[in-house]
Order: sequence, then C-alpha cells, then structure tokens
Amino acid sequence: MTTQSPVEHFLSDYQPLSFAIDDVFLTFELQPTATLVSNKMQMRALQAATQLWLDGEQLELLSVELDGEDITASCEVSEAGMSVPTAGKKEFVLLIRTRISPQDNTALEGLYRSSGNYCTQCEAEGFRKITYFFDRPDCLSLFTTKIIADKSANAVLLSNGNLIDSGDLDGNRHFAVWQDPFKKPCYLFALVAGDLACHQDRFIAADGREIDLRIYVEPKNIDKCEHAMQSLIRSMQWDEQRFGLVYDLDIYMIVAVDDFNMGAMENKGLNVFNSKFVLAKPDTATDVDYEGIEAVIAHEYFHNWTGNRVTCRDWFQLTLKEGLTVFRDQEFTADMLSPAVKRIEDVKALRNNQFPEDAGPMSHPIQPQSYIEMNNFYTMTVYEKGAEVVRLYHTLLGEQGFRQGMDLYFQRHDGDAVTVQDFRNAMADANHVDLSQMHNWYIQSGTPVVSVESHYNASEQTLTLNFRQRLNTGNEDFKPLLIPVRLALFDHSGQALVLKSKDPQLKLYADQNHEGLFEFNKPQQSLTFTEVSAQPLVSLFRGFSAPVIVEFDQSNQELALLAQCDTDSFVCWESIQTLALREIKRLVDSYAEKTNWMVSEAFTNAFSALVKDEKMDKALKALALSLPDLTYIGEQYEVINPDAIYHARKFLQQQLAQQNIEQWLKLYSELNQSTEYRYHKDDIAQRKLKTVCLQYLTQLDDYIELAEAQFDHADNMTDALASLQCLSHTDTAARKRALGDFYDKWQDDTLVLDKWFALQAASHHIHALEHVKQLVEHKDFVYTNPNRVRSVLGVFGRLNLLGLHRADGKGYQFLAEQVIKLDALNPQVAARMVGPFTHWQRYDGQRQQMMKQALEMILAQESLSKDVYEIASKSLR
Ligand code: 0A1
Ligand code: ZN
Repeated sequence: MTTQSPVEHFLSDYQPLSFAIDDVFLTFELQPTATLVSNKMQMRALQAATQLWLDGEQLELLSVELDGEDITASCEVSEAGMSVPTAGKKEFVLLIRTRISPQDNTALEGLYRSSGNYCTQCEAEGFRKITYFFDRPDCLSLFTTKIIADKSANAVLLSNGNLIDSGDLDGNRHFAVWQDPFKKPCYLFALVAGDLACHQDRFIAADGREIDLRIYVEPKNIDKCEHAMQSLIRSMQWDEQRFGLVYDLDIYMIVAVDDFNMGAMENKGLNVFNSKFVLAKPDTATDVDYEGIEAVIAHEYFHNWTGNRVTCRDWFQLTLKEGLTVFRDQEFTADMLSPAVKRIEDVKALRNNQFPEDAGPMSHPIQPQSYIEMNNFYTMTVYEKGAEVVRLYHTLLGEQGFRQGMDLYFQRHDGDAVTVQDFRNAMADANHVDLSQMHNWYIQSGTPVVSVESHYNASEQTLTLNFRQRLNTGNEDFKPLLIPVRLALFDHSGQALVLKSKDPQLKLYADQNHEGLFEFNKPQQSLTFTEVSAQPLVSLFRGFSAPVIVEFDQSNQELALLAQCDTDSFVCWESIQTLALREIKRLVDSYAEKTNWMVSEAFTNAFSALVKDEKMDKALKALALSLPDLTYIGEQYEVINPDAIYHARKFLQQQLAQQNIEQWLKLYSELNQSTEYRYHKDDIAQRKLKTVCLQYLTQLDDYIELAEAQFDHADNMTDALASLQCLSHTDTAARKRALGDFYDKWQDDTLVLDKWFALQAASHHIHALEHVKQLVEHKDFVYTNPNRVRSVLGVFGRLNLLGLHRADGKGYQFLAEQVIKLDALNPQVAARMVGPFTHWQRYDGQRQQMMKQALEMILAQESLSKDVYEIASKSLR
C-alpha cells in the first residue's frame, strides 16, 4: 500500500461529543452526477469550545455559513473532514452546501444509484459521503428532509418518518418533505427516489393504530412482494406478543434495490433491502430464499427497537444491536418454522463460518477493541457469536427472566445510545443476579474449548463429570467464562434418569428433574450425580447451550444410542454427525492408501437404520442424513488437506448411496409427489428430504437421469435448483444441457441468474476454475453488482475447495487478481473476497506459500482501499 498508512480506531479512545446537533434540515436537489445537498444544523455546545470537527469524505464543498455568515474561507478541509470555527458560540445554526455524484458512486456507500433509482446506505460511516456531520452513532438528531427531483424519472420521493409536504415545482420537478419525529443517529438516515411500484397492506397495532405498510420495487417485480409483506406482518405480531414491542410510526416502508453491499438496512421507517431478501415467487425463489426473506424482514423490523429506539454509543458496541437482533430473528424463525431445525441450522452456520473466522488472523472478540475500516467488522463473530452470547443470558435467566431484562433495558435506555454493559446491567438488575463474569465473553476472541471426563463409581453409585475450559487460541491469561451446560442422563434402554446432585451450581428444570443446567464458570470444575445405578449415557450441551467446542470421548456405541434415544434433537443430530465425522477422519488419515478405503459396518448399519426410520420428522431426518460440510471437516485439522477431505467425504457419500439404494429410491419416489408450492414447514421438510435423496442417488451414474427428470418437470425453483445442483457436479451432457436451458429461461431475471452463476462457481467439476474464469468474462457478469460478484467470486472462494486450492496455485492467482480489480470499484465487497486467503496458515507448506504470495500481491497495489488493506495486512501479521 503506497498511500498514507490508514488510521486505527480504538475503543479506549472514546470521547463524548462536545456539540449536539439537535435538528437537521436536509435539502437534496437530485441530479445523477451533480446532486446538491444543503445541510442546515441547529447546534448546541456541550462544553466550552471554539472549533468543531465534522466528518466528510469525497464531498465537493460549496459553502459554509455560521448563523448566516459565510465562513467558508476559514474552514479547514481535509480528505477526512473539515474543522469549523464556531467563535465560542453556545447555540448556532451551521449551513453547509456540498455537491456529490450518485451516478459515479460504485462503492454503494452514501447516496448512489441502482437501476436508475436513487438510494442511500449510511451504516456504518456512509453519511459522511453525503454531507459534513458528526458521523457517529451517539449524535442523535431530529431530521427533516426535503427532496427535489425531476418528476418524469422520480415519481416516488421517500425519506424517514412522515410525509409533511409535497408539490410541484418549475422545470417538470417536484418535491417532498419528510419529518422523522424520533431522534436518530445519521447512520439510520435514508433517502430513495425513482420510478417504483408499491405493494401496500396495513397492520393494526396492539394500541389500535393502523400502520400503512409499503413495499417499493421496480414495476416488473410487483408480483413478487406478497411473501415479504406477510413476513413483515408476522414479525410485527410476533414482537408485540413475545416482547411487548409495538411499532411507533404510522408508516413502514421497504424498498428493494438490486445493488446493495449487504442484506438489508434498518433505516428508521424506510428500510432499504437487497432485492434478494424481498422478491419471491414459487417459480423464482427457493425455500431457502423464502426463509431468508422472512428472517431478514424480521431482523430489520426488530431493529426498530433493538438498534433504532435504543442505539449504540459507538461502533465497538455493534454486537449490542446485532447480536441481540439476530437472537430475536432466530427466535422468530424458530417459532414460524421448527425450533429444533432452526437451532441445528444456526449451529451449522456458526461452525462453518464463525469458528474458522475465530481461529484465524481476523479473530476478534464480539466487542472488537480496534478497527481500521468499520465495515470489516460486520462479521459472523459480531452477529452470530454475538447472538449466541445473548442466548446465554436467555439460557441462564429463562424466558421470563430474559423478558424482565429486556423490559428494564427499554425502560432505562429508550432514546439513548448505549453500551453492551448497559444491556448486561439491565439483565442482571431485573433478575437481581450478578452477571459480571459475562463480560469475559465480550473481551476475548477465540472459541472456548470445554473438555469433559466422566467417571462412574459403581460402588458409590455416583457419576462425576470433570469439566475444564480454555480458548482454542491457547491464550495464557485467559479469563474463565460463565458457560451454561444443559445436560441429561439416560440409561442404556434410553430412559431419562431423574437427576440427583447436591451441587449448588446445578439447577434442575421443572421437567421431572430429567434435565439440568450447570453453571460452569471456573477453569476446572466437577459435578457429581448420586444414586446412579449403572453407567449412564451423558447428554451434554443440549440445544447447543453454549458456543463452544466440546471434547468428550464417547464411544461409537454410546453415540449411536444417544442418536436414537435422546429427547434433545440437537444432541441426536450431533451424535450422528460425530459418528460420520469419525468415519471421514479415518478416511482422510488413510488418504495415501485410498484404494483400500472402507466404511465401517457399525456406521453403515446405524446410517441405514436412519434412512429407514419412518417416524422421524422429515426435516430432522434430512439434516441427520446430510454429511458434515467440507468446511467443518477442515476445521478438525491443524493442516487442511483439501483433496483428502473432498475425496473422503465423496467416498463415504457414494458408499452410503450404494448400500441403501433400494431405500433411497423408495423414499425418493414417495417424496416426489407434485403438489402446488406452499411455504409451509411440512412441505419444506418434504422437499428438503427429497433433495437429500437425490444428492445420494446422483452419486451413482445410473441415477443421474433422475435429476434430469426432476429438472425438466419441476414446477418450483426449489426442486429445479436442487436437481440442477446435483447435475452441476457431474461431467455429463445432461449438465451442459440443463445449465443451457436454465440460462435461456431465466437470463432476464437477475436474482435467478445469480443462482446460475453460483451453481457453477461451487461446482466440483474437474474444470471448475476454467469455468469460473469464463463466468467473469460472461456478458451478464458485472463487477458493480455485489450479488453477482458474491455469486461467482464469493461462492468460489468459500465453497469451491478443489478449485480454489488447486495444487498449481492458479485458483489463488485468479482470486487475487479479481480482488484487485474489484477494489477499485467497491472496496467493501472486495474486502469480503479476501476472506479465503486469511486462512493461509492452515494449509500445507506449498499452498501456504502461494496464498501468502497472493496476499502480498494484493498489498503491493498502489492506492489500495483501507478495507482490503486491513484484512490483507492483518492476515500476514
Ligand atoms: N445493519 C444492517 C447491516 C448493514 C451493515 C452495513 C451496511 O452497509 C455497509 C448495510 C447493512 C443489518 O444488520 O441488517
Ligand atoms: Zn442487523
């Protein structure tokens, strides 16, 4: 990097503001390359001062007026902002005029254009690209926004709050004025203008008010909004029932745009969404898309209280709003679909994505201590581990105690910008308990490892469990965590035992004392059960009661029994996964002799029993029959061997396909009944299990035609894509034909076409890399659309184990070149694409060398963004 060394920001440097901006009046005169922004701020000094600093980047400053006096010449402007002399005034009006070019804004931060419409993205620090301001979340102001635009291209003019005025102007222009009655930080500001169609509905809130619900989309997508609308209505109902939280404005607007850096944004009263998380019809969206839409709509809606009404003091508190809101959306999805399935899916996502992040050089606590580019900290750790930590309070305090904590949090902090400590204090005070040790979850990075040893004493009839905790980072001055361990014991006939123990740190659940919660909070601790008449089966971390890695040496036989008898779906699933993982690891370890590979009979018997099980819930069965993901298998190793892992998993899959062929065929034909698409948990489960059958069947050449047939007859995107995915991994004419047909049919639907790109980028085809190189040359590939980039480069880097890690290093070379190209257009998205390289130390010497070289090549670029610089340089540290 040849430009100035980027500044690192530290939590410990936090200073409260010296001035308040009580009211802001913004006027936008929208023009594609020359938008005029006038920003009139009513300000108040909070301390004696004669100067103030406002953040501002990439702005053309036109003028500054202090109480009507032109002071432009005495303001000092730099790349990062401007200092303004205030003449020691206590209260004053500052009026700043700037010019910006939304059309040229390919970074998609601040005000930009997507499909010809104007929209904004201000979190985390995008508002400073719209005007000079205190661009930090603890500056809370009342916003009034006037939008002036050409009428013919911008029929719709939107901003936060309520519409208070509108009308026509000369030159075929019109205007709208929006006023937000709630104080907010500028990251929640939004503006949208363009030609959009509106799908409307209403919601009667618990207090009787009628809320006007609107989803704005491009006119061609107006028939794809109903699922998003119903998801919004369900979210509003759920938050009232579960948390007593009622929506506060009379209008709630959602706008879908095609070009968006993330999933969606919770701007007050005017959410801006990646269209991927709004638009759905059965023939264009899969079950996973439908579920994603419901979850993201809920997530953004829930932010209205957890994020907007109570916001963050600074960006180091990001997990305060994100961890809490993810926890809330997880609970919502669990209630809408299936709690057991949702929990397992979340654990899988955590292990596949957050655990590796926490084991690599970008590892950070859920409350990071410093950052160079804040956008780099919208991570799985802050979001998903953050949600797990919020879940710990819920597990420790119970549903009622958690609700009391939430109530107190809002009572104390409504309208404020607060910290994670404030949240913890509310939880503790509402329940009259000491939760100070929970602090250690916020300040330490790395995944906790809990090792457990069990000792059964037959003469005393006692069972003792010895627990130890450490961090996988090996941190010497590790501070012990408060880890809730939900547990149960079963006898070998599968009966749950009544738990008996005098340990004060074990609380028994009312459920006939069959389950307990052990508060494990020291480096080492023992727990003894009495009156245990025979060596029992131990069911630990039920429901994945803490985000930890568990080391507990259970025999294959014990695991197979638990898989059958445990009343906790997570432990059932986990037991089967562990058995499969052991099998795969055995194969990986003997990769050099792979011609002699065999699968153990014990495992195949247990697996076959599962395939035949007709009583098991279909969704859980689909999860249980799916082998551990490649990333998770990789995580088990200090040195990852991509070839061995891929081939071992593939071998096992083929064997399991072969050995159960009759059963797979029977199950597949039972499930392959065509009914009209419904987004309903039973139907989703049926399609999921059918997909799993097809995935096994297409491991065998003879059955590839089943995928072809499913592809040709599918009447919904879930079935079509599942079959196309099976074909995409093969080297057949059917693959080529189906991909061609799919393209011809969907080439004009951006979101569906993303799936076409993504399937090929993830394919385990032997020529995957060559295919991906062709994809970025394809006429429909555009570097300025983040979804398209993620579909190809993101998917390739994350999922294409063989293509990326090719022994000749060409996969690395390709990805590094793409990162560099992308960085010039959209640094935030480019930085995400560096992710796969951050794990370079986990590979063999040669690959390490080549991945390191790729990082060095990126770092050697002139004018690298601070986004990419931060990830690449920290990876090499
Ligand atoms: N607050 C949003 C996530 C978000 C963050 C940054 C963005 O642009 C840089 C956009 C969205 C959420 O949690 O949904
Ligand atoms: Zn969020």
